[in-house]
Amino acid sequence: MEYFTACPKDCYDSCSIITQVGDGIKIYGNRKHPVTSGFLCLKSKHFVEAHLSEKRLKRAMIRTGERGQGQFKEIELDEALDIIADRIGFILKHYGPEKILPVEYAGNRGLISYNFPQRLFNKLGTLKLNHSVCDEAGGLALKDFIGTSTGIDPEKILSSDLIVYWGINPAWTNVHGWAMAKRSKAKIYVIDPLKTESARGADRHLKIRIDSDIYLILGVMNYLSEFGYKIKELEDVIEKYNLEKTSSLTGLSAEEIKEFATDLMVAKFPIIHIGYGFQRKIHGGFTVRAVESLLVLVKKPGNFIYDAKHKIDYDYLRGRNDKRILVNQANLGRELEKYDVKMLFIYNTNPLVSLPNQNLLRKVLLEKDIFTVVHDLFLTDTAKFADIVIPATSFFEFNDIVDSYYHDYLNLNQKIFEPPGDAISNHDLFVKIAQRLGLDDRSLFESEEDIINKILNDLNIDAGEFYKNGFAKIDRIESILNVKLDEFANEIKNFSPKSHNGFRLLSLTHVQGITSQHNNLYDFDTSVRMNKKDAENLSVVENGEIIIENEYGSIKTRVKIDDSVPEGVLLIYKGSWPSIYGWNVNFITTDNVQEKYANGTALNSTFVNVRVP
Ligand SMILES: Nc1nc2c(c(=O)[nH]1)N[C@H]1C(S)=C(S)[C@@H](COP(=O)(O)OP(=O)(O)OC[C@H]3O[C@@H](n4cnc5c(=O)[nH]c(N)nc54)[C@H](O)[C@@H]3O)O[C@H]1N2
Ligand SMILES: Nc1nc2c(c(=O)[nH]1)N[C@H]1C(S)=C(S)[C@@H](COP(=O)(O)OP(=O)(O)OC[C@H]3O[C@@H](n4cnc5c(=O)[nH]c(N)nc54)[C@H](O)[C@@H]3O)O[C@H]1N2
Ligand code: SF4
Ligand SMILES: [Mo]
Repeated sequence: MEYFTACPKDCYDSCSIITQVGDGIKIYGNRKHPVTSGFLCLKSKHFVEAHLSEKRLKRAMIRTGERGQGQFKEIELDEALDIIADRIGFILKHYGPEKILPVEYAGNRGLISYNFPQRLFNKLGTLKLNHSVCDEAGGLALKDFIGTSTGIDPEKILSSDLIVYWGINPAWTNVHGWAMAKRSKAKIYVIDPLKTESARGADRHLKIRIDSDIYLILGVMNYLSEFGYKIKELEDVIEKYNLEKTSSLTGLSAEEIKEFATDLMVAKFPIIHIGYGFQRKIHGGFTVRAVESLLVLVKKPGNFIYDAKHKIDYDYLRGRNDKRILVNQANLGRELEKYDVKMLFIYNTNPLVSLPNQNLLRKVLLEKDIFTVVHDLFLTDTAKFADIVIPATSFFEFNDIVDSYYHDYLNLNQKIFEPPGDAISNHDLFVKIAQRLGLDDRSLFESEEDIINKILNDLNIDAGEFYKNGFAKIDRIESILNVKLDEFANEIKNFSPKSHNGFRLLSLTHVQGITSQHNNLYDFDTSVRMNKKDAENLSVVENGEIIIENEYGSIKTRVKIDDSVPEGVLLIYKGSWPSIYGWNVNFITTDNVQEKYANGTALNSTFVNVRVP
């Protein structure tokens, strides 16, 4: 038998998968899906393995030992849900809803799995997590600057003549976008201080000095002003960035800068895909605006890719309550102290792996003894800190539909298997909790099927075709561009980079996992990568141990000498589990937030000192 599965992972590509069940379970990329185009990524190698894994949670559990020690005993699901509902009732009565914080993110991006639980939290009026650890700052910066962060349909890559990947590693993180770029006739640029796999595969790699993008942009503007391309608000700033100065600030040659500027000027249909990784910096949102200003200069402001929103009634899916108080994700430890939170309800996310400044976050959780519920498929680091653990379903075990923050297809996810043991989907869990709270709002009990039908109906999707193909094209929201140059010009004029001591620590995306997911199923690369010259200066050898430390903490790991990393920069991949390796990179990442924009994370503006033990 064949079924349609929609990959719900936090990934640009949102694939349509064909799942074949018979002699075992096999998954393939849906050939008919224009973006998936018949293949899946390396991450997908773990999907079936994770679903079948012996490590999956199958029973609800209650803590028996000290918090964080991971000692639990199994209890009946009903009993666990009663305890949760009682605790919610108690907090509502004695402290009010603003002491309960749902901590959730994009571990499952299904429209139901992601949104439905919020109906309950909106109804109760609990605190709300401000999602600021990924792409939020750049998104808000674009909205401020041009009115939207929804750019161009990425399928246009196929007919583009110039595609620029700016601060993104699509060969690993957006493999179907990368495949489209390779299939197109476009000249491909990658602008990245690291020689990533994408950089190796591009026509041009601008190996820019880290954090110097703004100077490249001003230099390109200076060069193109000779050809009549001018932004009058920026003229006096641009004047200063001739080729020589730009070259010395960015580490790029004058020839490279000229060629890039010329290509951008003459391209009929240039597209710039602005990455997420490089905006997790103290000036991240600002830099995203600067990149976009190049498209404004060449009069193609809509030709960017950042994120996408569709004409889907998200308020219907999640309910709405504008009064909820926002608690910031990127510095959650400090926020938990500030709001005196009494209860955390954690699902779709693994904050004790993925949030910056783990030492503080863990300390606060221990000291404040916050009642914590974790709903997950595995006994993650986060689940180990729970009072109650509820087992979650894999995406082969529920019905859902999934859209994308990149392309314009809605994919179908069919339930294929019954969940093991007491594992329960996000939808069903929150229905059961609402029942126990004695709530009578019908939206809290709407079935998956009714929700799917309503969305298909709203979008005028022919259900017959949808169930035949496993996907349907949908409309993205129309972007009305309204470029505001004055404020941006002021920002550029007053821009001054921060000085720092020590090595820059980048914690980037690994090719195999999806942030922390599945990294418990294989040996994760926890080494630190550094340039040969730096290794020589420090007298460390391949596989030698070093200690990396800063004001947030200290870790010990092994060195890999890697000349794709520039001098002065260290690279550790994100996503390893501290409960397996004793630490991860977030024990030393900064929980400082950006100067502007959503309190967005600045975790790639982390600086460290190193020593040989
Ligand atoms: N394989 C895989 N794919 C994934 C994920 C995963 O975990 N694994 N996670 C998904 C998620 S949640 C996200 S947010 C995306 C992230 O996708 P990406 O944004 O592609 O990921 P990163 O590796 O964080 O950062 C991309 C690049 O930014 C570069 N960069 C850093 N500083 C600068 C700078 O100053 N200037 C320039 N020009 N570049 C800079 C880095 O060197 C890095 O190569 O990937 C998604 N896809
Ligand atoms: N140092 C460093 N840290 C980073 C980053 C970085 O670049 N460097 N990147 C940041 C970015 S871009 C992001 S997006 C975040 C992501 O960080 P997280 O939000 O923690 O994402 P994941 O690691 O994917 O964890 C998702 C969790 O949800 C669980 N899950 C999956 N499906 C379901 C389901 O159906 N129901 C329930 N209840 N649970 C489910 C998974 O098992 C997993 O434990 O990490 C951030 N952290
Ligand atoms: S992780 Fe991304 S590329 Fe891989 S199958 Fe899922 S959506 Fe496709
Ligand atoms: Mo992300």
